[in-house]
Amino acid sequence: MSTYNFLIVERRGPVAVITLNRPKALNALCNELTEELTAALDVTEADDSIGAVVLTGSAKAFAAGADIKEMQPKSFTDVYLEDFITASWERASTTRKPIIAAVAGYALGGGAELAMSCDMIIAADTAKFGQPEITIGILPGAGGTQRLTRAVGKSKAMDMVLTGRTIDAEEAEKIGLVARIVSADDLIEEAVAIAQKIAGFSRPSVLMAKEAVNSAFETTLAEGMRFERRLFHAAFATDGQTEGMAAFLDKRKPTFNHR
Ligand code: CO8
Repeated sequence: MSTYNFLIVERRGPVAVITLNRPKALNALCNELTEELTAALDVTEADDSIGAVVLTGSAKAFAAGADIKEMQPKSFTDVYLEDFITASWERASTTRKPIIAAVAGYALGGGAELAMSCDMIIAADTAKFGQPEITIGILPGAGGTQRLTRAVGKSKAMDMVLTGRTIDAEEAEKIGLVARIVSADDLIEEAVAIAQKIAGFSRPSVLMAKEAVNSAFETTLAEGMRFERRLFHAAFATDGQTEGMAAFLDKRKPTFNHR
């Protein structure tokens, strides 16, 4: 795989592990890092041998937010005209393949928003989540008022966004922000194991299932139910359905060809 200045990309079977690697700045998401992340996700999306992605950081920080040094001199006209970092920050949320955020240490501001733009968050017991933008005179700008509110509800979102309070892994799991907590030592292994499990299922059904869950955030219940049913019907046109059901009845493990 290509080499990057601020990322390490490794393969673990059908899983790509992308590690944010800007340790001196606690993985602050500078322009170059986010551009590299977009490029790396373009590569994983295009590679048929990859079935799922794990996005992680260091033991101390998943990412401590957008790069405050880069942002500080910018004016309204600057950020408006360049549509500041929106496009590159949205790439994780537009991937069709499943992407798991494996979070240890700080996931703050844009770092929390990046984690939330993944399909699920697996947290180390050391993880800390927060939207501290209010403390530096701004507000969340990449989903912190929207994805967080959908994930945890109005009261908790207001608490975090208006006070800038950081929450620990236990509270994050209790309010539904993270899917599971694991010990920090096992974080990558656990996240990769989950990603490998997902990558082993029939790919069309995985992509359809992800698309169906995501539609729950975009549409009415009736429309979402209709969309789910259409995809459910479509799954019967896949090799995965033929093989998966035959294998169950034959009492053997399925061998999916991902078609
Ligand atoms: N940006 C730039 N540099 C950072 C950042 C950051 N967000 N976070 C940490 N660093 C740097 C520090 O400046 C320091 O560098 P140096 O050694 O050169 O002084 C180095 O990382 C280590 O940091 P600390 O010494 O502060 O480490 P501590 O362990 O004492 O503290 C903290 C760790 C608590 C995480 C602390 O660094 C901190 O509070 N960081 C800032 C957190 C923050 O406010 N994040 C939100 C930023 S705003 C944002 O993300 C908005 C996104 C909007 C997206 C909009 C899209 C359109």
